[in-house]
Formats: sequence, structure tokens, C-alpha cells
Amino acid sequence: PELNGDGAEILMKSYACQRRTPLKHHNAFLTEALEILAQNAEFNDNEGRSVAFRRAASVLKALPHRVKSMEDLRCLPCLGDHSQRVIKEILEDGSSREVESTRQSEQFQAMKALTGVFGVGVRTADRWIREGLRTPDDLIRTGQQLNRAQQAGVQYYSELQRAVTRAEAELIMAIVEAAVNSVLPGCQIQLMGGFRRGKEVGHDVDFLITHPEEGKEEGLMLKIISWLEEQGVLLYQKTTRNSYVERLDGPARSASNMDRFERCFSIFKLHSSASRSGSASTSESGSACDSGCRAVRVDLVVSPFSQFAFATLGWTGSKLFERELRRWAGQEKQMTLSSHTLYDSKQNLYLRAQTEEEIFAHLGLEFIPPSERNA
Ligand code: 8DG
Ligand code: MN
Ligand code: MN
Repeated sequence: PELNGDGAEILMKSYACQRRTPLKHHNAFLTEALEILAQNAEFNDNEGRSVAFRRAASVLKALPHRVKSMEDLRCLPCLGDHSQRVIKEILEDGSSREVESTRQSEQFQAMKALTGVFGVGVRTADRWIREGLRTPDDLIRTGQQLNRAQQAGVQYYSELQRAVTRAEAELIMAIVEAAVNSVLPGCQIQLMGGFRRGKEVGHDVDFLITHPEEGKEEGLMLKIISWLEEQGVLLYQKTTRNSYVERLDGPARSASNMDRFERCFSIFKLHSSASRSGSASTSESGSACDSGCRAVRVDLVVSPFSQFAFATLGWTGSKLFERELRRWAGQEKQMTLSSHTLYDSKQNLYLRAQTEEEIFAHLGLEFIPPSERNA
């Protein structure tokens, strides 16, 4: 087995949800390369290939030392031939030709630029590229038909490209708390996603909201959104109603990991001065984003109290960690995990949980804290 510097054995488990993956690790020079290939596979609609590269990268993130030679990779799981070739080339030559040519290819750069627009997915970006478009500017210049999300995405493109800082996330937290407390006292509000995992910056800010009295949370999002609209905080919002129904015979099969909570994908307007000084200022109304203004993507999710632990686990991430949890549940435990419930197909029953710790225990997994779910 793999030995660490002290000659002690490292036992690398094969599912990411069985491992501790810190935010800062020792192999960014390899994982960044593998993640370029993963992203390129996603752009080519090849999910299997993409996940294979992401799993390989994730194993290297969990290593307690920097990889110096191919010897260091002996006995590590999830490293396929292709990933090993890439790693070998980087160790020997300092870079991989495949990775560098991918990074520089016009197709890859155009896909990155166009899917970087809020509201634009791989399919749409691909169609535009086949029509000769390359950048968000091309979309405006050629007067492309855009839906409401994409219009906002183009309008606030450069603002949304800027990383969101933790200070900005705290500021938005204060605004969301003010909104929630004024429409329904006694709610619990949690910062989710990358910030819950300890990241210092993010591409958006994610919140999960619940109320300890089951049922009180129904219709809550609409009230929160009206409050935010009145304060002039929202540059864009799209709210979806809760459509979750618990079936007695177990959860319906679903290809995607999209959950069915009441949710809102939005763009908040912050005043740059406020976002620097750390004090919220929400008194001005209007929906333009002028030079003294900052646009930030915000995701809001409302969960019934009985599903709160599952929602918390599902919205903490990372995306690969979530995927691996569901794969572990299905393949190793004959269970179905979602952000709503955990269903045991052998006993034909739903396993309830009040905390994330209880869900890990139901799954027969050691508890991994959020800061070590950076798979
Ligand atoms: P970042 O914003 O800092 O870039 O990273 P992140 O916070 O980890 O990514 P994210 O895209 O904001 O996603 C946060 C978590 O929420 C992640 O684990 C995936 C999860 N998530 C969505 N959409 C959905 C969804 O529709 N259903 C479920 N169950 N989870 C979702 O982003
Ligand atoms: Mn996020
Ligand atoms: Mn998000």
C-alpha cells in the first residue's frame, strides 16, 4: 500500500464520501489539469468521462503529501489509464500536451465563456458555437433570442464573473435574515454550499431556510421575495414551488439530482460601498446596477423541518461528494438518498434523521464534517 513520509500506510478508500478532503491540499498542479479534462468532457456531453477525471482528481486532493513520482500512486483507487498518462507527463515534463491544447482550443474557450453566462447550459452554448458565436458580447451584437435568466446573465456578466467574498456572503446573510425574520419569526437560516465547507470565495451564496414548526414554511419563499423586492434588493429572481410528494413505495427514480424544494435562483444587488465597509444598505429601490453597485448570485431554498437534515447534507456539497454519497447509498447499501429523504429498499422504509450525523450513521459511513467534504 501507499506509504506516507513516515513510512505509515495510507488507506485510500474508493468513495469520496469515505474520505476526508480538505480545502487546501498538496496536488493542485495535478488536480487542476485533470479538472480541465473533466470540464472538457462535460462540454462534450460525456458525463462518464467527466466523472472519471473528477474522481481521479479527488483522490489526489485527499493525499497528505505532494505526488513526486508514479510510485506514489501505487494502490490508489480511481486512477484510470488516461488519468495516469496525464499525471506521468506532468511529473516528467511539467505539463501535459493534451491538457494544454484543450485549455487553448477555441472550442473549449468559447464553451467556457458561453456556459459562464448565468442561464446558459452546455446544449445552448454548443448550438451558438456552431452558429459562429464565441463570447457573451457576440450574443448581444447578433441580437440572439435570450430567455429572462440569460438576459440577466448577459447584463450582469462581468459582475457575476467576479468571485463572491466571505464578507459579501455575510452581508447577504444579514439581508436574508432581515427578510426572513420580518415575514416569519423563529426561522432557522443556514449558509450552505462552498462557504459552509470553509471556502473564502464562491461563485454564488447558497441559503437553506426552515421553521421548527412543520408546515409554517409553506409559501414562505413568496413572502421573502416580496420583502426583498420592496427593498429593491433583487436584480433578478425565479421562484419554483415545492413539488415534493413522499411516495409510500419509495422515491421515484430520477436521473437528475435536482430536488423539489421551494427555491429561488436570484441576483442580489449590493452597494459596493456597503460591501466594502460590511454594513448592509437596502433602502434604495430600483433594479439597475450602476457603477456603485455589485451583482451577486444567490440561491435560496426552503425545506420542511422534517427534511432539514437531508437538505443540509444535499446543499453543502461538494458536487462530487454529493454524487458519491448517492452512489454509495445505491451500490453499497441498496438505499436511495436525496435532499429530501433516505429510503431503504431492503426494509422498504424511509429512514428519518434530525442531523447530518444520523444520516451518515444510517449509511454506515464515518461522519465527515463540511470542511472535509471538498472532494
Ligand atoms: P461555489 O458556489 O463556491 O462555486 O461552489 P458550491 O457552493 O459548492 O456550488 P453550488 O453550485 O452553489 O452548489 C452548492 C450545492 O448545492 C452543491 O452541493 C450542489 C447543490 N445543488 C445545486 N443545485 C441543486 C439541486 O437542484 N438539488 C440539490 N439537491 N442540490 C443542488 O447547486
Ligand atoms: Mn455555491
Ligand atoms: Mn448555488
